[in-house]
Amino acid sequence: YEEQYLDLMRHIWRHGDERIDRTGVGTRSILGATLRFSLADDAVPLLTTKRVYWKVAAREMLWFLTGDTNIRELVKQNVHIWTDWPLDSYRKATGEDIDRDAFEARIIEDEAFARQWGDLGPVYGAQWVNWPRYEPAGDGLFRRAAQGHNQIAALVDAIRTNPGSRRLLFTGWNVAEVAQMALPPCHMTYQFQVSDGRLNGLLFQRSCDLGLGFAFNIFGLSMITRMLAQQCDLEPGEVVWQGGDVHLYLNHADLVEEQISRTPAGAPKLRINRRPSSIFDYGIEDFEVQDYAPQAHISAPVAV
Ligand code: THF
Repeated sequence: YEEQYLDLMRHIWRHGDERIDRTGVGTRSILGATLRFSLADDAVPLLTTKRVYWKVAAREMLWFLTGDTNIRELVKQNVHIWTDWPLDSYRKATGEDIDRDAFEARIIEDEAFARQWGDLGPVYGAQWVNWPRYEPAGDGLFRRAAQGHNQIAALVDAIRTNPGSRRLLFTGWNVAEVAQMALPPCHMTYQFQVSDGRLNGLLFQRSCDLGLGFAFNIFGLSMITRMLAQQCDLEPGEVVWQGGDVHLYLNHADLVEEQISRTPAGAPKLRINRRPSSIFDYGIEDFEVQDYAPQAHISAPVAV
């Protein structure tokens, strides 16, 4: 599988079209790519050609499932991957040249500050577990209902009661709310399939930072597929990752050259140590990765 990833990286680096993207950094990109990986026997698609901080990705996935959209809980857990967007809007709005550490410190110390500046808008978690629902308010008017749709709870229910369904999916792409989001969802639609007692999971990702975000996104897909399988008494099947605009940032040249020169080795496993009573009751301590001996981490800047 990792060879599929490295081949895609090589292909885009050599043949991708050079384009100026939203961030102004510039990318080489293609449209459309598919990677597949079997989760049988607890196998997990963690890259071995560089260290991937899987616990950061796991904490992010658990945070999505709480419905939270404020970076405060992430920052408290030492997860910094969402800080740059609120930081950027804070700097633009105030003109203050605050550094990242100081901004994160304020987010943790000052709850009102976090409420004002730490929210990403109605991103992933908000749509996954609380997609807005409206109810009649008389005179043909509608008001937002106190409780929205919980797509995740409905999905668990549907997998259990209607495993033959071809509608086992959830999505973060709420057209009416995209404009209010700090960043519209990249990993936007997850679909599942029950086949022969196994649960397969597919992710459609409209935009993929292949050098940085991909490793997190495919881990997240695998993790949620494993959690759903466990909750629905199914065996883990296969994960299928589909990218829309798949790109390499031009300032990731060192990462790309280094990584494509390395050879994958080993077969990491993801263990879930407990069977929580619902999909919403997992904690970071329930997950363990074994047989993971990757090559050195390669750092690269994130385009904001
Ligand atoms: N924007 C861009 N340009 N790339 C992305 O991957 C990305 N995301 C999310 C939203 N916008 C994005 C944010 N997710 C890292 C990982 C995931 C991110 C953002 C940043 C990152 O910097 N990873 C480093 C270090 C991790 C750490 O130190 O904890 C790494 O080497 O993996 C894709 O969903």
